[in-house]
Formats: sequence, structure tokens, C-alpha cells
Amino acid sequence: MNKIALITGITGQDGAYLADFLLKKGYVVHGIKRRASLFNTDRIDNLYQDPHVSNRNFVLHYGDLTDSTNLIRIIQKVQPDEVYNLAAMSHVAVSFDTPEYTANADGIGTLRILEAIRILGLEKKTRFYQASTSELFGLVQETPQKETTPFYPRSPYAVAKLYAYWITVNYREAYGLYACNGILFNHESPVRGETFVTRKITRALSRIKLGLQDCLYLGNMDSLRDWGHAADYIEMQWLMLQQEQPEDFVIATGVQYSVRDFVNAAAKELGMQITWQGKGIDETGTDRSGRIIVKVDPRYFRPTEVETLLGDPTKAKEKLGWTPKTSFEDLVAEMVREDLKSAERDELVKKHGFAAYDYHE
Ligand code: NDP
Ligand code: GDR
Repeated sequence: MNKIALITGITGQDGAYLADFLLKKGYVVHGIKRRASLFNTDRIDNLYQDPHVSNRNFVLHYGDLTDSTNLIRIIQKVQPDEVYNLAAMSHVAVSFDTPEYTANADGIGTLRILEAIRILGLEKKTRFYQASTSELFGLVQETPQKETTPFYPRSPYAVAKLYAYWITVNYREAYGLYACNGILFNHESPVRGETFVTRKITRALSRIKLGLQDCLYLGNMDSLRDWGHAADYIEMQWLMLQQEQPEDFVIATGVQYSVRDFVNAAAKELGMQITWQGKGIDETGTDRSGRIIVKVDPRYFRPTEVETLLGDPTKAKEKLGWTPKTSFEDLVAEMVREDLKSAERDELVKKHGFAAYDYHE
């Protein structure tokens, strides 16, 4: 019998990589997608199977982490062997604008799934993965951060995820559920959301190179992050559910770069060179011709910032035999390559326009 997985957040970056990975492993994959006024399944359209075809191994259900009736119904119908809870309002800056919703979806949403598993009597059958985050460390108490480092969340997002982390631990201890937290540090890819800093940079610099955009506006240039590739990290999500005993793991590369380093690396990939001037809100970056192409805009500063994150993945290496495959340089190169392709398509449309075609043909 093929194993059955249920992925919440299947339309997101990690959901798309994980669905593909599990299908290749022979799983039947079910996913929960939200109703939206426009199609929101771009990242998984390559996996779509027509509902009229029998024996599908990829099935989508409408749902939302804020609706427990919906979650109970889906889990009852799917009877999953493994649940991957990846759904979340995942943007740290936006969580300051929508704190209550973020708590509801990211915090209580996790409880709703755990309760659904319990209400349906699936505690012995269903294994549960919670997408925890390095944002839990926030104002860091120790460097590098590992599984035992104390938490100090610095945003409504991180506080909601703190609840989700502990409720996962509590259900493991209270009810013997196989439930794990993956404490994942930032991981990126060509399908990363466009408003996270890495994708914002690779997309904007590609467009600036082709004359489609003038300037890239950023917030805290000194922020330090431990950036890995999503494809490497989702493998760990699966591995964590294949062990004898459920445990929590930090997943990171153990290497740290600043936002400015990321801009420099992306620019290098595009054959551009940036010269930096000024500090703080006055910092600018100019290209070889002296044109300002990067500027700091305080609107991207956060009310409370996480200045530095660096993970120690030793436990994952020792217990799960995991090491990240993709280097920082390769990650940046892949993201730039894909964004440049997409900018080239936009350039074509801009140059030739739709007027070249007769809409009435
Ligand atoms: P994305 O933002 O790309 O994807 C989030 C997914 O959650 C989307 O499918 C989104 O749907 C869905 N979603 C949001 N709100 C709800 C809701 N109320 N009900 C149901 N679905 C919802 O995130 P990532 O793929 O990058 O991250 C996956 C998870 O891992 C998230 O929980 C994130 O917080 C966490 N994480 C991510 C890290 C990273 O660096 N990427 C690091 C550590 C943790 P829609 O497409 O409709 O918006
Ligand atoms: P983060 O990712 O907050 O770490 O959360 P993000 O890419 O948004 O920010 C990283 C750092 O860059 C600084 N920054 C900017 N960020 C954005 N988005 N836009 C800007 O213009 C900008 N300029 C500077 C930020 O201040 C920050 O310090 C991500 C999400 O995927 C979370 O869901 C996940 O839990 C954590 O990573 C680990």
C-alpha cells in the first residue's frame, strides 16, 4: 500500500517541493489549498491531475487552517499516514499588520490539526510535522543556535510559531503522538515568494539589468541570515517523520551572510558591480556608470528586527545523516538564472507589445 501524505500550504514554496518529492517516493499526496479570487496553484500546476481520472495520486481539497470543521472533515476523508503542516501566514513584516490573523492561522491552526488527529482517533496512525522556524530564536541568546538554545520571538509571526512549537511538543508528550518540529532556517529557491528579501533582490536586479526597473529599495542591509535551498530542506521534513522516535531538529547550513552580501552575489551573477556609499538609511549602491540602483527605504524596517541568525545543524547531521547539498553561490546563481529568464520574457512583451497580435483573430 502506498503511504498517504496530507500537506497544508501545498501551494507555497515548500509545499510544491515537498509534494513533488513525496510523489517521486510513491506517496499518494493530498493537499489543502485556499479559495482565492485568482488561481493560486502556479507552483504545483505541473503536478495537477484531472479529477475525472481514476486512481489519482495527487488530490487537492479546499480548506483553511482557521476552520476546524474543514480540517476534521479532510483528515477524516484522507486518513493520512503523515501530515506536513506547512501552511502559515509566513511573512514576518506582514505579521505586524495582521497579528490576530497570524496567531489564528499559524498558532491555533496547528492546534486545530493536532486536535483533529486526536478527535478522529488517529494518534497511533498519523505522524505530524510542524514547520517551525529560526525566527523562534529572534533576539538570539546563543550563537550558533541549536535545539537547546532558548527562544526569544520578535514578531507576531514568531510568537504564533512559538505556540505552535510548544503545542506540538505537548501533544507528543501528552498523547504519545509522533509529532516533530523542524526548526528550519531561511530557505529559498526560484519559486520563493517575491516579497522575501532574496527573491526581491534576484528579481529586481534582473529587471534593472534589462532596463525594466530603475532601483531596488531595501530595508535592513546589515541583517544576517543562514540561507539554504528549499529542495534540500524539504528532504529533512520527510526524514524527520521516518525515525523510530519523534524528535525536533534544527536545519541550517551553518554559514551566514548579510543582505548586502546577497545583493553583491546576485549582482556578480548578472555581471553587474555595485559600489556602496553611506550608512543606515543613507546607504546607496551604484552601478559602474554611477547610477543609483539600490537604496534603503525605511518602510521596510521592522518594529522589532531579528538582526542575526546562524544555525548549528550538527544534530541533523549526526542523527539523520543530513548535510545541505546547495552552496550559497549555487543558490544565488539558480535564482538569478530563473528571474533573468522571466525578465527577458517581460522585456520581449515590452519591446514588441501585444499590439503585434490581432486580438480578434
Ligand atoms: P509560503 O508563504 O510560500 O507558503 C505558505 C502556504 O501556506 C501557502 O500555500 C499559503 O496559501 C498557505 N496558507 C497561508 N495561510 C493559510 C491558511 N489560513 N489556511 C491554509 N493555508 C494557508 O511559505 P514557505 O513555503 O516558504 O514556508 C512553509 C512553512 O515553513 C511556513 O509555515 C513557514 O512559516 C515555515 N518556514 C519557512 C521558512 C523559509 O525560509 N521558507 C523557514 C522556516 C519556517 P496561498 O498560496 O493561498 O497563500
Ligand atoms: P525572514 O525573511 O524575515 O527572515 O523570514 P525575509 O526574507 O523577509 O527577511 C530577511 C531579512 O532581510 C531583511 N530585509 C528585508 N526583508 C524583506 N522581506 N524585504 C526587504 O526589502 C528587506 N530589506 C531587508 C529583513 O528585515 C530580515 O532581517 C523568512 C520567512 O520565510 C519566515 O516564514 C521564516 O520563518 C524565516 O524566514 C526563517
